[in-house]
Amino acid sequence: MTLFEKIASRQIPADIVYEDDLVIAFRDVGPQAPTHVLVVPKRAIPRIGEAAPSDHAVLGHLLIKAAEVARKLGIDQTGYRLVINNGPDGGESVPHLHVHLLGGRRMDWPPG
Ligand code: DGP
Repeated sequence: MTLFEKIASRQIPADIVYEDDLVIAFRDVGPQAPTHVLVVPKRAIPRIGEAAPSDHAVLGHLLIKAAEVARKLGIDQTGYRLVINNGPDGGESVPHLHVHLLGGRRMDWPPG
């Protein structure tokens, strides 16, 4: 089981802000912004580079729900950033695909 599968199955505690049959969203343990949530497909895909055409629907759902969580947490009007890290240079540390939802402060560009 991946770390995030353990969170989804309640083997590891997390501050869960949204859940449905396909995805779960919970606050990042090391927040990089006042609001920092991870939106995760329950069925593990290691990283976006390994997603298959059959993952089309769940990937669309993931982004729709990330925007919905942003609205729910009240950062949709001020703005937010969605990030997917892929592989070593991308900064990936957990090999279970997830979207970072970051908001509550002004983001820099280009990212570090
Ligand atoms: P990434 O580096 O893109 O693979 O992001 C992984 C994120 O997962 C990182 O921001 C920290 C977060 N994280 C790691 N372990 C845990 C945990 O046990 N609980 C929670 N809530 N977040 C975690």
